[in-house]
Amino acid sequence: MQITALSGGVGGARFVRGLVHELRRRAPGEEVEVTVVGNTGDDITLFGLRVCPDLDSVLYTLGGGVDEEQGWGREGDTREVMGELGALGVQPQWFGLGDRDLGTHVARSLWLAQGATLSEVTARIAARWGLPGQGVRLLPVTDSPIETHVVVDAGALDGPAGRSGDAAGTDRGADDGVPERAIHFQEWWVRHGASLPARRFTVAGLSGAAPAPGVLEAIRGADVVLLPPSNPVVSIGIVLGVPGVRDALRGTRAPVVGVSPIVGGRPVRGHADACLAPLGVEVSAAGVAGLYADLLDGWLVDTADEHAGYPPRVQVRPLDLLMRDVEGAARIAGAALDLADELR
Ligand code: GDP
Ligand code: FO1
Ligand code: CA
Repeated sequence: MQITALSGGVGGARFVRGLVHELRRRAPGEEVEVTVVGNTGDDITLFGLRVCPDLDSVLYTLGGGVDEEQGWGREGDTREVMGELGALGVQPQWFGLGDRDLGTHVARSLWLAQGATLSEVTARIAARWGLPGQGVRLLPVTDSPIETHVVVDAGALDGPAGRSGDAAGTDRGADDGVPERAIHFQEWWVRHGASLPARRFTVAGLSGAAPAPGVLEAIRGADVVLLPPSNPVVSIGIVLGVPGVRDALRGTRAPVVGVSPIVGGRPVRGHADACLAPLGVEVSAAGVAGLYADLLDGWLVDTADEHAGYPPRVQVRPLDLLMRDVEGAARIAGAALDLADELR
């Protein structure tokens, strides 16, 4: 059975790890075939190195090398290089790269500079983490560099444009006359803790981005398509925004089953609420289902969210949606597979 999952970072990675666990439990010895289509809108170039946080969370989580507490970065990592860069006065210091993690970024940047595509580079890193041996193929949604930016009121940022040295773009008068400024998603999320009200999200490079080789085929040819409980705006929303991807999901004959990242009206972790606000979408399992209404067949919600106005065509199933450990994530992935079976 061919399973395709779209993924952001932590939520997607933990779900996919549970999915692989569940598939092995159900059919020991049978070959697992999971394709993960990963978000690259979070990607950022720092110190000349290309960092792909969501792809790396999937790689490290499946490979057993992730910092479990954070869900990103490497287990037991140190920050010697960052410390030295700080002593040299090199900015930014607000994005903490661990020493082991830096090895990944150095290798990725080297291979990209040698002409490899991001798909090829990701496959090499996936081999180091043993993903092929688990039956998992990780595809970046696109090989073209794309970057999510967040448009905020210019006045909310310190000092004039350019002074902080790392904000992207320049001040512009918005329609309402208030000067606005676009900053990189990571600057908004990590440096500002998503506390600056977002006016909107833009994705540099998106309109010209083509799906990476295999992405559309993996969606069209799947037996099941799963939407893990990833951020609906800056993870899944970006993947769906790559030209052709959303249409492939609408057109696939496979049932599309999603898992709500919102439990009891709040994100389980992170700032999905601050991402839904500029879209005017309610922070609820129903609000997120509405974003996927054109492509969703089944939707897993927490028992706390059982009674809400879900899109009429979507089959909703309530269960405990907290991934407390691998077994918990496997239980949820199993429920998604069962619902897909019902819908087929
Ligand atoms: P990120 O890129 O690291 O932010 O990770 P994702 O986009 O893949 O996932 C982030 C989303 O996962 C957040 O909106 C969380 O609410 C959701 N999430 C994290 N842990 C859980 C969990 O245990 N259960 C559910 N249902 N959602 C979760
Ligand atoms: N998140 C933080 O909150 N602070 C950090 O310093 C930080 C560093 C970092 C380094 C590598 C990496 O792959 C991820 C990192 N993240 C950090 C996580 C991350 O970028 C965000 O959680 C996601 O991109 C949001 O979706
Ligand atoms: Ca992310």
